[in-house]
Amino acid sequence: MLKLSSDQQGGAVKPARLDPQGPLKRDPLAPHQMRDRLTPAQSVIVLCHLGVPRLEQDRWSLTIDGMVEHPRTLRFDDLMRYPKAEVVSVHQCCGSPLAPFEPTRRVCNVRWGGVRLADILADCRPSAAAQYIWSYGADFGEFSGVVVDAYVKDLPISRVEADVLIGYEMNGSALPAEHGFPARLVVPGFYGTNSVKWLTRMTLAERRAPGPFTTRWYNDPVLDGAGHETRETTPVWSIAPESLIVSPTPHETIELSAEREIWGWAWADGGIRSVYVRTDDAATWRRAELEPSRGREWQRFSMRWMPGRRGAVALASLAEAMGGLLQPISGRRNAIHDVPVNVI
Ligand SMILES: Nc1nc2c(c(=O)[nH]1)N[C@H]1C(S)=C(S)[C@@H](COP(=O)(O)O)O[C@H]1N2
Ligand SMILES: [Mo]
Repeated sequence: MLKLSSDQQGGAVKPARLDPQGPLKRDPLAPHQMRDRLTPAQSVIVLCHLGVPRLEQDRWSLTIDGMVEHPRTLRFDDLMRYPKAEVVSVHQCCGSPLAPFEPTRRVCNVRWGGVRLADILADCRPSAAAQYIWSYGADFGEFSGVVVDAYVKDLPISRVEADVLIGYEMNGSALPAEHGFPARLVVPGFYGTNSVKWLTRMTLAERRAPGPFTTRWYNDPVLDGAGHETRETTPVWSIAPESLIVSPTPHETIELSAEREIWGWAWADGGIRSVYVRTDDAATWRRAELEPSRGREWQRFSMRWMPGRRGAVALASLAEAMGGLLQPISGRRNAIHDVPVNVI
């Protein structure tokens, strides 16, 4: 598919070649396969809605415009003149925007290298009234019956200072094509959908971006006290508290009266303060050991378990975010998951 975007038609910028054209996904690791603290590149989740633009590093550029005193167009070499920053961060796809409450556990933990967006923006002198940054990818095409010129997301400008990057490395190597080569946005603590790949343009604005990926999709219905959907929606930005059990493996056979470690990962935007583990059907949650929150990384939890009776047991873990928000039991994308094991 070849299509000119409206602001490219008159200009010198050629549309990207997409290969493949159309969506590309990689099946995520199952929780029991997530043994590594840092997910190896070949196991990192992949989610491309429209295809994979094939860009050349020395022809790539990023334009920053909108509510800035000094609009700029940076080449890759210009990026490299800024100090390099690294962030290890949980990277999680929130799942299909058409099924916002479905748990996916499309998650990994990645080391990103790049330039702090705050450093670049400082040189553009943003207007004090700018509230959002609209980020454009080089990909275009059709998603769920809607044709777009580009994948566009937005981000509150107040978030930038913390650790938002223009990333050009993943786990110490140049970004693979499917992960956004040569440069992408990385918004640590926000769901993956916000980290725009094949970044070509950033526009500062007073309001949210108008495209379908910011207005139609990726806005969760707000639930009322009884759990019913209201008319209000909230953008899919911050990662909600979540945890998963890596070991034991589903359907593992466990020996009675032999001590066993249950362990896994927990994460949330802002970090996790407690994880609870359930080892019986009586819904008793016991507090697990939890490593302290370090930056944006996922946190390891563990608990010693001495199975006291034979039979089927559904293990589960439940995370509590720093602010006290609990991982829900069911009905949300971050709901707890059961690991059925058999004690003999
Ligand atoms: N330009 C562009 N950026 C994108 C997407 C996309 O389709 N196009 N997909 C988003 C979604 S939904 C996710 S979960 C992450 C996945 O990043 P990854 O494929 O590098 O793991 O990229 C996000 N950035
Ligand atoms: Mo995603």
